[in-house]
Amino acid sequence: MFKKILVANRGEIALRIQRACREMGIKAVMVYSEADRDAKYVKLADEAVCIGPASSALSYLNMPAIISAAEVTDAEAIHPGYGFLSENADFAERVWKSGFQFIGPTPESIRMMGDKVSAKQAMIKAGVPCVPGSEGELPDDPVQIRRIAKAVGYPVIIKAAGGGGGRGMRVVHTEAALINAVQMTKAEAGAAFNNSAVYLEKFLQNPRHIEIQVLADKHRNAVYLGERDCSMQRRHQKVIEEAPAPGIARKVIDKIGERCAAACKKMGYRGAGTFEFLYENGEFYFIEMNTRVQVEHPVTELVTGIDIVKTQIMVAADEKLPFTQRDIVIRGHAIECRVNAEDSFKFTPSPGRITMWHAPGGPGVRVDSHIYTNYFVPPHYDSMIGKIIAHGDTRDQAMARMRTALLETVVEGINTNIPLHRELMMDAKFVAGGTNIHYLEEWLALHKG
Ligand code: MV4
Repeated sequence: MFKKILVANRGEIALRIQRACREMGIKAVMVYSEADRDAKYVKLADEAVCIGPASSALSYLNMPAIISAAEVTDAEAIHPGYGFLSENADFAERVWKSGFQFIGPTPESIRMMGDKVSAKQAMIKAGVPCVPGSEGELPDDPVQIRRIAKAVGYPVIIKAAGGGGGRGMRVVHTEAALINAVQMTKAEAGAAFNNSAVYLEKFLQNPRHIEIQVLADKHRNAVYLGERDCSMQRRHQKVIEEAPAPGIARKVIDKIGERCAAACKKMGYRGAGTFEFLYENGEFYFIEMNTRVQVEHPVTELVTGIDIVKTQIMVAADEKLPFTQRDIVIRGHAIECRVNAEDSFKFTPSPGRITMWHAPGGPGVRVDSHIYTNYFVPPHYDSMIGKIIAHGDTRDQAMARMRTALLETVVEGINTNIPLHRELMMDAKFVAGGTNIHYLEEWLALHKG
């Protein structure tokens, strides 16, 4: 096992990875920007290295600075967390070539999944169901494009191969609008991703966003850890996630989960991964695969009892998965509320000094956050300052615990979205379960518009 790992991230996930290292008897080197000097995980660190100024481009995205920090501290591996360089195949490659382990999949896997056309082709080959659409990149010939769209049936969606997470997409409702939409999407994709390739899919109007968590080792073992429902989102930012997904039978999840695990084995995938699906009328349709640990991993940890970050580290050290699919049982229900430093209902960022922080607690309540009383939330990064996660034997119990946790939580000095979470936990339709990806935005328009 590694003796020392460098954590190439910030915020709550940096602290989460540091905790996993401590539990495993591994030293954690924390890197930080000038804006994150006073971060809790820097104060708690075995070692810490400043890698540059506040701007992410010059610090958390600065590959030479991060690799140099690993060299001077004698770290053996680099954990990229989420965001920043976590899904950058070139970074993973430079980490390997510099003689370190990258705690994540191979550069080849990251590259394949980063290109949404090659990802989808790999899934089709591996037997994972995909949204019907163009098989691969759209051709240039307008006649062929029209033929493909007609066969798929309108409405269709044009997506950039280099996009993902909601970037570089356009919905098309009629043949009259098709060719122009393809040309516009290609031009934007070329400028934004340096890759003008686009593909076409049937546009699903009211899906839920269900994702399958997987873990795999280099010895071709792979398991799925059930699903998460991430449908409660606004502008492609998840707000609430839960596991399991309300109203979807376990045998239906097992069927798609087995496909995902089999695909990992077939692709020689290693590390943690997430298969993102749209779920509509009882069917799953693959859209993208994430090759990193995700923000919402705690809900899966709570219902499976498996530590995803520890397992990432174990498999990066070439160890075998310490469990098989038969060992994985879903117990109870977990819900996560992302806490953002922003105006509760207008969503404008609200950085600044936290004058008071009281974390919630009690049975089944987990708080993943790096904040503390007198912590200054820097304005340079994502507004998420932590996550409150509640677990219970049933969804009702998890929600009751979440309501209590949200009432106990005190954040003063800045605005947060906790008031939004308190209202959503009382909303009849959310409480009933199974809302689709449009629900939160419709709710906001209706109640706060
Ligand atoms: C779709 C879709 C409907 N039909 N693809 C948005 C983010 C990216 N991961 C894929 N996205 C979508 N792809 C087809 N064929 C609707 C969305 C979508 C969405 C998906 C998941 C979560 C939130 C979303 C919000 C708007 C649109």
